[in-house]
Amino acid sequence: MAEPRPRVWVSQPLFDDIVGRLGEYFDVDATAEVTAWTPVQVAEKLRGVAGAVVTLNERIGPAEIAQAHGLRAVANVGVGYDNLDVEALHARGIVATNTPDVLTETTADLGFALLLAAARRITEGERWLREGRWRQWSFDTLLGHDVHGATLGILGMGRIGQAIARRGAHGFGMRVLYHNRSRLPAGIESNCRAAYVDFDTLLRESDHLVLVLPYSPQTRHVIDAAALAKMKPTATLTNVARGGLVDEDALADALAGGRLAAAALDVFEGEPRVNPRLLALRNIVLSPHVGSASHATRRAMAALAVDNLVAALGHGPRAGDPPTPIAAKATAKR
Ligand code: 8YV
Repeated sequence: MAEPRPRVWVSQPLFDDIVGRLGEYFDVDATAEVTAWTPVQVAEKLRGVAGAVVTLNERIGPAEIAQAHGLRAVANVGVGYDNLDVEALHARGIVATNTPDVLTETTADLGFALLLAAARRITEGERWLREGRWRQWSFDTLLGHDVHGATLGILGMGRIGQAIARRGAHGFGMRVLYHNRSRLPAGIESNCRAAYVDFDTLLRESDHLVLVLPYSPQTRHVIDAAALAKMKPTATLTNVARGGLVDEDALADALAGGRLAAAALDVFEGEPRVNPRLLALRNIVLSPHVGSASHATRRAMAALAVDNLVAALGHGPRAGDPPTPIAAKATAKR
């Protein structure tokens, strides 16, 4: 009798043709509808599978893998992997992978779009116009802050941070400052025309600050009331990383009190719920976690996650050597 084929779970609908490739090697439990899995359901799904393709919606830690005795690989669709307890997975010999690189430029595009929208009050103006409040052109309608020639601050200078820095430096003639856990090699700094500064200097000097750093218990609320108080009242803050980096109540206070000109958020602490205080503000641009959401990039992410899972489970041209494994003891890189 033929050996039963290993079973794999795909937690959310991706692209049928790409997910279909898993069928060459595995029995696939593919989710047909967008589903809000509870932790108990995730644990049930992981029981009895050799591998899983998951998204940021599914948190996987010790409780979820306690009964998953056959689980050998988890392929995350996304570069950030704060939804995975990588240490717990590795301790059980489970390979974890993510999808870096393929989404870098697309996410940087969205970051820059949000920065521009916040600085030039684009969504605020659209709302005003749609509400029928545009009676006559006037000289001082919706004055914003310039982006070209201003100082761009990047907190977290990984791949996406560098891509945003290049857009600012080369496209908009901006002076670029960055802060990172470690200073980057001179070659990368000069390519991005970016100068390393300490955190306080970054806060004080940025006209437009963009957050692109990994989320972890150590970086939670890195932008809190004290950090916001150091920023210029004319500055903007953009977050395309993870919502928990920002203390949203402190941000709402700063925006409402005129201590920060504007903000743009693609990510929220507790998403998809959005802090009602943020929803009530006019000087904030809000988008529903769509940093990597272009057709081409989402296909590339799904394809990389599938390649990772196939290889991690010992099949395909890279059997045993998944293209983008998450290294042991690494913190979530973006
Ligand atoms: C993904 C993201 O779409 O890559 C990331 O870290 O936040 C997004 O690009 C998301 O993680 C889907 O799982």
